[in-house]
Formats: sequence, structure tokens, C-alpha cells
Amino acid sequence: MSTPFEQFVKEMQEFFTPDKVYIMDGSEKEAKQLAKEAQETESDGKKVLKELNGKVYPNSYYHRSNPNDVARTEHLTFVCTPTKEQAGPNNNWLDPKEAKEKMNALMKGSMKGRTMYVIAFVMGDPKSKYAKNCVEVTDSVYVALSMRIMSRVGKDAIARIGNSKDFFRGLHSIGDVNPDRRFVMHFPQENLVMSFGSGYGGNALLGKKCYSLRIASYLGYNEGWLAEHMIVIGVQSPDGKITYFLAAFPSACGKTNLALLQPVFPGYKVWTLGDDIAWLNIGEDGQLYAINPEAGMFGVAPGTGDKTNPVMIDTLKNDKFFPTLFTNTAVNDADNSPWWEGLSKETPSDLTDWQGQKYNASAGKPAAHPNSRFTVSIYNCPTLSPEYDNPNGVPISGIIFGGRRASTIPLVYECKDWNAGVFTASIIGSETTAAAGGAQGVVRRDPMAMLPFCGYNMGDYFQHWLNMGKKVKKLPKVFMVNWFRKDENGKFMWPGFRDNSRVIKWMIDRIEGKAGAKESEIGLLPEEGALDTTGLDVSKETMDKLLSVNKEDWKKEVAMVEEFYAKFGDKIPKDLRTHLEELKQAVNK
Ligand code: GTP
Ligand code: SPV
Ligand code: MN
Repeated sequence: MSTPFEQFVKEMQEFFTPDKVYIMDGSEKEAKQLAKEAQETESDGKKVLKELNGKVYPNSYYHRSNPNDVARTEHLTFVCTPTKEQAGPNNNWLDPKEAKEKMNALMKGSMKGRTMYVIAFVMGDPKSKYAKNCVEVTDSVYVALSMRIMSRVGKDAIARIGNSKDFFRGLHSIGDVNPDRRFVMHFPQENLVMSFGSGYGGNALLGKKCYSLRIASYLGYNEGWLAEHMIVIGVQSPDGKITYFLAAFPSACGKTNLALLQPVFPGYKVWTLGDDIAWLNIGEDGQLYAINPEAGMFGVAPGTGDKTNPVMIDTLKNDKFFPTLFTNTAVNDADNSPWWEGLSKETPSDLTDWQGQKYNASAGKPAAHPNSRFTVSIYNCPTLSPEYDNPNGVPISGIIFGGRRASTIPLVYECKDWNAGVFTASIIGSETTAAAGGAQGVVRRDPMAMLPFCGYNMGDYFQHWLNMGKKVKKLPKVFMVNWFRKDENGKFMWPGFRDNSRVIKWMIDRIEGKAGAKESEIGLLPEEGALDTTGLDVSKETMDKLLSVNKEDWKKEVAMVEEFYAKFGDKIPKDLRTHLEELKQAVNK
């Protein structure tokens, strides 16, 4: 008798008709063999991987994707629930039957001439009751190696699945990398995702956004937990106490950087637990606990340097885990190392750009793609928390929400209570970034930083957040931040990065009841002098602006929120409507 896992592999082999089937065991030896294979395999007219200088970045390899396949494609991503209403106005929807017919036509036989890699993996620590079993099949060796970094792949996962039928099924085929034949289809009711035509992380590493957010958010809705686009950190203060925070910012808005923060104050330290996804459960003591289901980081390269994020540079230089991948960065031909804007002050003279051309700086275009990324194991991170693989997760005292906004949103404010926090998170606006295809810099609503990742109707999702608040015993404090305010000349007003620790310090003091706050129309702002600006090079005038509420801006903001809420009709919980009405009155006074 074969196991459901073995049956699935057989079914996939019959469906995709690859030349070869390879079941991953997750060993380092295997990874080295796959890296070798990837250097010999041609895809889309070039070798899948090229070895980089191991003296600069140990175990590092370079991947250049098709220039039209460099980011998530939200317009080609669908949630296929039985009814359109279940998916909500926040998702593209297709009838599941129709979606499958479409995908079957594209995917049947699509692995001919290639190897099908079978990746059994666990999201979360295999010892944790919150962890989930998954299998992805793919014809991309780049995806197979990336999955090894991002999750717990191989023998242990196969053993954990055992004789169970209950595992996520992810079908991925790179096809012919044609944007006109590219779809990512989610079937939450069947614990299934079908993805065709893209090799890019968010579209192809199905354990990440597709499973751990879109499918998992739906599971959480039914089972009483939350799957969120959040980092998890522990902040140690000089007295040795560690305060655990979650932070949700939209894509390419600073999560990875905050997760590896090196505070400016002596005696403070950030312990890293997660940089992109958190699963939140109510623990036996009634508190909110978080685990990071991932095992690696798929981070934005541009902007990462010694000054901005020294811990990430150390992580990338760590030789612990094999391999580290660099995708669509530039390459410094002087020493065969990856390079991107912000890595060093001077642009090296001898660069190949992300499209494989000799770089010419005078053309005014960046050498690395703005969404170029590294894929690195979290075990390489020197600030990894000893609690990272605690099967129960860590107890959360504060939740930070944020967005990328040139105006309107102050540097930081605190929400009065849980429901005010849910409201504030539900109205987050953020300027779109290169993490997704399409226009950039356009302000759109991105509630909880989950707009592209919530696998069901966001009206129901808001209600679920309110319900969770009723069940959690000691509710975390909720804060809103904006590192991205700009002045009249388009310059960032706040230095950001390591100086963000000043804001975190105020939050810890608020949680401990040690710092003051003053009421405003939108929530509680730091009281005069409460935010520690010792040694900070920002004028008093700028600080005042960063911490003020401009009612004219907020009137416009309310109008945008009204428009957004309207899309959801009756699905918006009454409590949130009341909060919006109160905000409207306050800013119109
Ligand atoms: P995803 O991986 O797409 O979910 O993104 P993320 O939220 O982890 O974003 P990340 O930390 O990688 O940052 C994205 C970009 O914002 C990078 O170019 C960073 O250098 C930049 N960035 C991060 N923090 C700050 C900050 O405090 N101020 C400014 N000005 N830029 C920042
Ligand atoms: C994001 O876009 O939010 C990412 C990168 O973290 S991806 O995994 O591709 O979605
Ligand atoms: Mn993300």
C-alpha cells in the first residue's frame, strides 16, 4: 500500500510527464548536487545559477530571471472560492472548476524534458502543534534550492506527513515564462495552489505567500488563529527584559530591516525571530503567541548596507547554511560578487547589470533591479533569537503597523485599545513598491499590509481580528508608524533604519507605563520629550512636524477610506464604521 504522499507524487508524475522525478531529502549534500546541476542547466536561454565569489559571500550563487518575471503579479493571482463573495473585492476570483480547467490546459505535460522536484516541507518547527505539512512539486531547480532555504525540507517532513492525507499541495511549473500565460490560482477549500509561468519568489515558492498567508489566513479564519504579513522580534532592554513585538508593513516597506535592527542605544538589543510572516495563536494562558513558519529570508537587496543594516551584511557573509542566493542584483566583475544600490557609497566601475549588460551609470538606471533579492537561511542571522524554534512561539506585548507615506501619517502614534488598533490597521494606506508589478508610488489601501495576501473576504477578516481581541487575555498595545515622511524637497524627514529604535524604545516605555502620551484626533502621540532624540541629527521643527496631525491631510485620508470601505458593503463590521465616523467628526471639527 502506498501512502497518500506517494500517491500524490505518482499522480503528479502522470499529470506533468517529466523526464525524471527527484524527491528531495533536505541534506546539504543534496543541495550541493542541485547547485551543481543548476550551473549546468539552461533555462530561458541562460544557466540557472552562476557561482559567486565565496570569499566575499560564502556559498553564494547568482540567478538572473527573465526581465518580465521580477516581482509578484497581483493581477494574475486568483482566489478560487465557491462564491465570489467569499474571496471578496480584495481578490481576483474565478470559479474553481473554470480555474482548474484553465490551469490543467496549461500545465498538463508541461514538465516534458525536465525534472520534477518533489519538495516535502513543514511550515513551522516540526515539533510545534502550530506547524503545517506541505508538498510542492516544481520543474525549477532554483525553486527547489530556494525552498530548502525558506522552509524545513526533506526527510523529516515526509516522516511528519506519514500516512496522513492532510497536507498542502502546491503545483508549480515554470512553463515558458510568458506573462500572457501566467497564473497563480488558490483553492483554499482544497488546500491547493496551482502556479504556472513564473519563477519569481512570491509566485513560485508556494510555501511563502501562497500557503503561509493566503491559504493559512483562510485556515486561521476557520480555526481561530491569524496568519499575518508580520515580523517577530524580541527587544531586550538594559534591565535584561525582552519585550516581543510584531510588525506589519506592506511589501518593501521595512520589515526585514526592522527584524534585524541594531538599536542606537547601548544596552538595547533586537533578537530576530521572523522577517515576513507570523502565525498568531492564543496560548494556553490566554495570551497571544507568535511563531514564524519560515526558515529563511527572501529580502530586498537595494538599500541594504553596512550603515543601514549591518546585521544583514553579517548574515549574508555567514557560512553556516548552504546556499545563499542572489537574484537580479548586479555583479561586480572585479571580484565576481553581487552588488546593488546602497551596498557601498561608490558604484564599482566594472559592473554587469541585472539584465546581463555592461553597466553604464550615465544612463541613469539602477544596476540592480529595485526588487532584486537575496535568499538566505535564518540560521545565518547572528541575532537569531534562542526562542526562534520554541514550538509554543513567543508572547506578544506590542503590534506595530506601518506604511510608506510621504505625508499625512505621523512618525508614530498609539491606538487607544484593541478595536481602535484594528480600525487603524484596516485603513492603512501605502505607496506601491517594486515588490509587485504595476505602477509604483501610488497610494492604495493595504489593510494590515495584507491586501495582496488575505485569502478570503477582508470584511470577514476584519471581523475575525475583532473576535480575536475578545478572546485574548492580556491584549498587546497597538501602534502605527511611518518611517517615510518627506519634506517639500522630496527628502525623507526621518533618518530611519537604526534610528527607528528610538520609536521602539518609546513603545516599550508605553507598555511598561513609563512614558507619556498626548491625545490627538487619531490616537496617542508621544508627549513632548518622551521620544529619546539624544544624539539625533533632526531639527526640533522637523520633529514637531513628524509628530503632528494635519487635519486637512486627514480629511482627504478619511475620504479615501470611505471609498475603500464602500467596496465591502455590509461586510465592514459596525464597530469599524463607528470608528471611521468618529475620526471624520474629529478631523472636521
Ligand atoms: P518584503 O520582503 O517585500 O515584504 O519587504 P520588507 O517589508 O521586508 O522591506 P525591507 O525591510 O526589505 O525594505 C524595503 C526597502 O525599504 C529597502 O530598500 C530598505 O532599504 C528600505 N527601508 C527599510 N527601512 C527603512 C527606513 O527606516 N527608512 C527608509 N528611508 N527606508 C527604509
Ligand atoms: C513581498 O512581496 O511581500 C515579499 C516578497 O515578501 S514575495 O515573497 O515575493 O512575496
Ligand atoms: Mn513580504
